[in-house]
Amino acid sequence: MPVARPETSDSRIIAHVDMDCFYVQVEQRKQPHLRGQPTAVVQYNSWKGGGLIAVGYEARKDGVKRSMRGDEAKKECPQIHLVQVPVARGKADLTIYRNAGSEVVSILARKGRCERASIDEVYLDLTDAAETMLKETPLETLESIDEEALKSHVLGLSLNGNDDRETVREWLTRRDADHRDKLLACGAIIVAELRLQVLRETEFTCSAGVAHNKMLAKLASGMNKPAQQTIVTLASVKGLLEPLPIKKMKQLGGKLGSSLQTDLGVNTVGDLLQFSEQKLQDIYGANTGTWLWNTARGISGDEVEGRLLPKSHGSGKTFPGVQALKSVAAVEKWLKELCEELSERLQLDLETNKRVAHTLTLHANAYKSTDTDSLKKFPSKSCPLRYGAGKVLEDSVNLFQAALREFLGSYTNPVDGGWGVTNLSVSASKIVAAPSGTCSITRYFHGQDRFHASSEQSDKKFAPESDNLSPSRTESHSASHQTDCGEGQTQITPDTSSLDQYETACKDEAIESCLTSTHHEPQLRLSEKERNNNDGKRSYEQKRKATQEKGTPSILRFLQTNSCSSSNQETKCLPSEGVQEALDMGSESQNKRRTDSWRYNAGEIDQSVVNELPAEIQEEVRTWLRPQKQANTVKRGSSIAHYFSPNKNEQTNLRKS
Ligand code: TTP
Repeated sequence: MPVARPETSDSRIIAHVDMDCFYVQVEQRKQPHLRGQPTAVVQYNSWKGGGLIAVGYEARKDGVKRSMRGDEAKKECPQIHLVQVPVARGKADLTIYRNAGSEVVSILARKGRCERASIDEVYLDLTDAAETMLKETPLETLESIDEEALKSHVLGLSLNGNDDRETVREWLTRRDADHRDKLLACGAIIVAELRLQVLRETEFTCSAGVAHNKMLAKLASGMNKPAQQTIVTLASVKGLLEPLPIKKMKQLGGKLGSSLQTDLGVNTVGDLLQFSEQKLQDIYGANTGTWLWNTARGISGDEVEGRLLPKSHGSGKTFPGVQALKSVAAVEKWLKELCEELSERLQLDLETNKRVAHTLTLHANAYKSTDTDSLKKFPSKSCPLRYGAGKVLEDSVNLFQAALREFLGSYTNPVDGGWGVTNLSVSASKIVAAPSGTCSITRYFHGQDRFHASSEQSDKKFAPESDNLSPSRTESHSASHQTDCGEGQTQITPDTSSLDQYETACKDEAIESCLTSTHHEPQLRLSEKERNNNDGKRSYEQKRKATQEKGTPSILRFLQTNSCSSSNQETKCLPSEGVQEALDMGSESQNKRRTDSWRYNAGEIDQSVVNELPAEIQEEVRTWLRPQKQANTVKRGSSIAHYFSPNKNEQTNLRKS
């Protein structure tokens, strides 16, 4: 159920930034000759040309839509370029898109609190930045305003089509404007700058909404795409919301929205205005009632969370039709792939971001051949997460068995036959900062088993997901609709009735599931080495672009100048290749490190072995070993090789990197 939060202040300045046709832009950066060409990204499965998951704006002009398959798109637009999503482990691999999203986030986060809402969406709280700007430079004294800000769409501002930019300039610099509008104007100028910055540094365009709260900013960001921004003034809120179909509002796409329609005859947000808060509370309860009343008036107190990293990691695959998994062995085979991938991402998250996940959850969709009750859901199951691919697999298999027993109503382990699994995924959630000291140790040892002692696991309970996860997470997963997209693929459309968290925190995961993807760890930050590699090329390229861009009036112009033909791509499009190379190099070396990784048991480490560690690691290890002293019973001289990497040089390099 939605939660009504008190409106903190309508003087906040919130932006919602949404990348334009994101996967297409990422592919176009990789293959610059595709710039300006009708392009779409298709799922890895080539059935009927593959399902389209991202469509470029040139192709949209020719009538190509995301709901189409490649063959259909080719009929609509014969010259379309269909790029297949990268594949790893026989599944889609979203690493390049995640990394590209991280590049954007790191730029946007420079100006205020930043919440990574999905693979290509970010909320920004620019209140402080706008206040500071207003204090330092009264808007009416601004001599020049960036063209990008002048191209803003100001809701409620009437334009005559003649000198629209001049009209926007006047609005932005009004001396007698309300303080809140002045802050909005500052927010718009800041967002325009940020969007240009994103373009210069990443070559990606994005669109944005600037408003006094998250709800309005999100509504606005999609109103003028691509590469444009929309400002929601307080005066425009009523006009913006009133005609909107109720189901289009966030969190009202599902049951609650349907109830408003059928029980109260509310079809638009305007219809909702006629109900008092009391009446709505009587029908839907105090919280939801107030939330509805506020929503109809554009009031929302949701804060921008300072979160640059995903809330969970997931890996899933679908097995529609004849591909359904019909034996425990077949399920285990795929679980192995999924768990290995999840484990890699967890390990990388630990190394890169110093975070650990605490809950492992298994989700599946299944059917019974003899089922009359086809609506019965396969239960999701959770347990404490133990690090190490082997342990994740072991636990996932146990979770699956427990869920299957419950699904089939069996007291013993079910036999094969009579059931089929059409969708399988594992996810890790409850991700928190790793206890201090664990990360550098991790890098040195590459041990994986220390976060959950085995005793904790031995008596673990296989609890239903809802026992371990917040209601929102539970709902987010159960609220996905699946549409068969052909062999091996399922399109998951998030049910908009689900909570905010679905669209925000879990969108990545939904998209991954949709692609039946396996992917590597999302990296918020590039490693030092990768950054250095990038910096060289980027800074050169940035400087070149900055010079080239001086005086360029708009983002669209920028794109035109960067529409690389195959003949000039080498000279114009170096940086994306450079970045990609750096990223690829990074993941390759990490894979190698993982292959060479080994295990150790804290309780068995000999003190003399600790003394051999590099000085910077020793103290951390000692701190970490202190509570384990009792268990430190291994005799001196016990096999060091058992605890440490066979390749000392490799470890030394790791430490340095
Ligand atoms: P969106 O932001 O929904 O769309 P988009 O960025 O492609 O286009 P727009 O300019 O209209 O915002 O999704 C972001 C990316 O997520 C998209 O490029 C591809 C991926 N995606 C899927 O893989 N499957 C899906 O069902 C959706 C909706 C998106």
